[in-house]
Amino acid sequence: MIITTTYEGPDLDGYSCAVAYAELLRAQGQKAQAAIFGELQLEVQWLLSEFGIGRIGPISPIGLITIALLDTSDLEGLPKCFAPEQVVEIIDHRKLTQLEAFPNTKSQVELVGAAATLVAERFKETGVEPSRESAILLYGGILSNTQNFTHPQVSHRDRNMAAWLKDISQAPNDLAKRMFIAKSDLSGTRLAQALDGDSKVLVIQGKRVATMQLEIYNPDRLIAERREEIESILSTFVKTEGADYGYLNMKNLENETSFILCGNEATRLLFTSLSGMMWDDHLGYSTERTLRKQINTWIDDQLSRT
Ligand SMILES: [Mn+2]
Repeated sequence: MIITTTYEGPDLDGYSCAVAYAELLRAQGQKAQAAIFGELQLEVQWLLSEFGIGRIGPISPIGLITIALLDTSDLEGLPKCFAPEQVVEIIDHRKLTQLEAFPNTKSQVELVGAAATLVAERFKETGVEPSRESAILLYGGILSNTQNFTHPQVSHRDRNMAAWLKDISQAPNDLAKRMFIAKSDLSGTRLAQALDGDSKVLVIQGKRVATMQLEIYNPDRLIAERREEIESILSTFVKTEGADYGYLNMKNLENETSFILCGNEATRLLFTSLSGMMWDDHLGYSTERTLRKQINTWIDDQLSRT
């Protein structure tokens, strides 16, 4: 039995990859099942309820199982109930990987806009048409991770697969817009839920880096209204995780800008040499590096020099 999974508390890309890849493996005659751990991010919850798609949950890992890990490739991304030795396959699209931590895996890591693109290509190459549900999930995953094709890492492969999946799923033309509006609603406790939902800790050059990310419309309005609350959630997260550095990236979905909030003094000092920034205390405004991936790559480069 092979379990397809992704990091705990997945976004739409991770969730859709795990679910659709199990479907593909089954279509190829394998025993496969998806398992999803943690609280689903708001965009996943929205899409499932909007299209009446059943929710996949966790499983208790019993017996001899192997793992296919999707949309992540580091130890922090592996759900806690599994061991790295169980992972036999990784499909991911990020630059900073930790493949050496998984001794038994084969891997496909390509820098396209979404891991969903790589999974969709597997369907297409093997001549298997995804179910309508898997197609709309994968399509949503591509829209989410490429921010409706505005992301710098978007490729023609993402566009090709998105067009194919949109066709199969008959998804509405304004799906991206509706999904982004839904996930930009951070009223009340949804703010803490969203911050917690898209938080992860990475080890970069031996340092623990606690990261949070929001991809929303109108981040400036959110900051004006709830800055203190956001600062408090971030600094608590950085302390709880015992992190050396920590930040929150608030990407504006309407343009290529971002607000970066530092979670402690060390991070503020480190980011002093980050180019293209305007600072107000611990809050920076960026037009150069607007994605968490780009910021982490910069940190990696910076720390490797010291
Ligand atoms: Mn992804």
